[in-house]
Amino acid sequence: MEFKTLLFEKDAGIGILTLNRPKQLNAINGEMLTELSNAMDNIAADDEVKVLIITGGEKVFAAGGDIAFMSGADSLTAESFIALCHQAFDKVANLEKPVIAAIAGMALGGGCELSLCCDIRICSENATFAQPEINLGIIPGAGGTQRLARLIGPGWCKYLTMLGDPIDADTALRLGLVAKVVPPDQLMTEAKKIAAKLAAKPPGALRVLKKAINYGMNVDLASGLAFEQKVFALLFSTQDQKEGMKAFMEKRKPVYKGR
Ligand code: CO8
Repeated sequence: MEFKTLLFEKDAGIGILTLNRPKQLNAINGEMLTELSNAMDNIAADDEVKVLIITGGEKVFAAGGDIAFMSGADSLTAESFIALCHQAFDKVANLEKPVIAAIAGMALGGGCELSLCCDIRICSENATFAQPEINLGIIPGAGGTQRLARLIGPGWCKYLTMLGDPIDADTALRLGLVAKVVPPDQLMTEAKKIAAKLAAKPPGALRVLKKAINYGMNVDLASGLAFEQKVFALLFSTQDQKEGMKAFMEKRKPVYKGR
């Protein structure tokens, strides 16, 4: 896959998608969103990619939506820009494979919101997070009032979005915004370690696990529990369930085939 604003590589079942507008601190513009959307389609269809890591490289995750572009936008332009953004970000959130955000440096505005679409977030000790849109006369538009509130609760979400101040990596860990903080030189090693573990899990079970959690966040408890029951039972028609339990009984490691 060749892109202007993204880099993609894959190795041993792990895809790595790197935001690549370094001069603009990976600010997210329309071109990047279109490329992200296309990349997600390709990754969804690529059986060689079992797990995806999204990163911004060593210096910055992303400094948010492209302010140079937005500064000249009217409501109509903003509407189509944010629709494009949601289309691309939803593809990340709904990818039927685990997605890890590996965050170094700043994850601001739309950058932080992109990380919220990932299943697992880890960051380096130098990472900072903010939803600073209020300081620009707007509000978060790419999930910051919704995914963030669901992840860390409405209280902390309001604190972050109303003040717009950055928080450091340890605070992000305390709030549950990230699962792990590591030294900067360990970020990609750790992300790949987690990705390799996930790549060895039964992919069908991972797929419905992600679906059940995502679905449950958007519906009432009874509907979520009903969905969980259904897919739990459904997994007993897979070869991977037979293999997983047979391997346990035989005291050996399971070998999953994704069927
Ligand atoms: N958009 C466009 N360009 C940017 C952005 C941005 N968000 N952030 C930085 N840049 C550019 C700068 O303009 C500068 O360009 P140039 O060299 O041509 O002047 C270059 O990147 C380097 O930036 P700085 O010189 O400012 O670097 P500093 O290290 O001094 O400061 C900061 C870094 C603190 C990150 C500072 O650049 C900053 O405050 N940036 C804006 C952060 C921000 O407010 N982000 C939120 C944007 S709004 C948003 O995300 C909502 C969008 C909702 C839709 C999301 C769609 C994806």
